[in-house]
Amino acid sequence: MTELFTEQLDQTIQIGDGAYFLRGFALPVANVICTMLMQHFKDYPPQQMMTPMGYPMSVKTTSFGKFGWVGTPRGYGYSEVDLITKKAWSPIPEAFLQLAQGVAKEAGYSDFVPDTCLVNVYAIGTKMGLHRDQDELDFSQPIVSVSFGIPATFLFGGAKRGDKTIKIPLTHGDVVVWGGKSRLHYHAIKPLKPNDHEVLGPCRINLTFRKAR
Ligand SMILES: O=C(O)CCC(=O)C(=O)O
Repeated sequence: MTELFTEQLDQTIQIGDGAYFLRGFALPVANVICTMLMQHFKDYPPQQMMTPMGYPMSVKTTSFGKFGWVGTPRGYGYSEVDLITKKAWSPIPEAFLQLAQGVAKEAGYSDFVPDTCLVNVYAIGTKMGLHRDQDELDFSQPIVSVSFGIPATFLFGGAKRGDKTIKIPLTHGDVVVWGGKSRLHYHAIKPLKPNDHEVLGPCRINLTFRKAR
């Protein structure tokens, strides 16, 4: 495993073929987005989705957009309604869309039109195991992944589960985008270490913008 260190803001670092790390890119809009997220959590409470093996996932999730990612014992996929409230998801807010499309453009994906924004909420000790994002229909569109709150370690690997991973420390406002030849690459989040963020407290929030359908 290789570790990627960078202290400098406004950097775009290539981490794979079609994959980039943009340190601090979301910082200018972080407060606006975090405030909107708090309201969204009241209307669409984050919930622990289920794995196909019938176990609850470590993180809690909710969504914005025409589709929301869901995990049930019948499998993973996208739903037009929140499984708990039975309501259609609220649209991706304009500020979120502008951020996702700005990031995508910076990484060379100028026609990115996400129709879903998955929101992952991590408490201390929670994680996301090695997986790839493969529930979407159109793999020509990238994944844009934005981090807020306490730090986490992102592992970015290759096309095969056993491929070597690089280790990327993610902090508030950092963004990772992967598409092209890296679109189906494996990735993970290591268990979160105890910490406290001045705005979000002992919590990390990840936004994952995708074109689902
Ligand atoms: O939390 C993260 O940074 C990654 C999230 C992720 O891998 C996913 O939602 O598929």
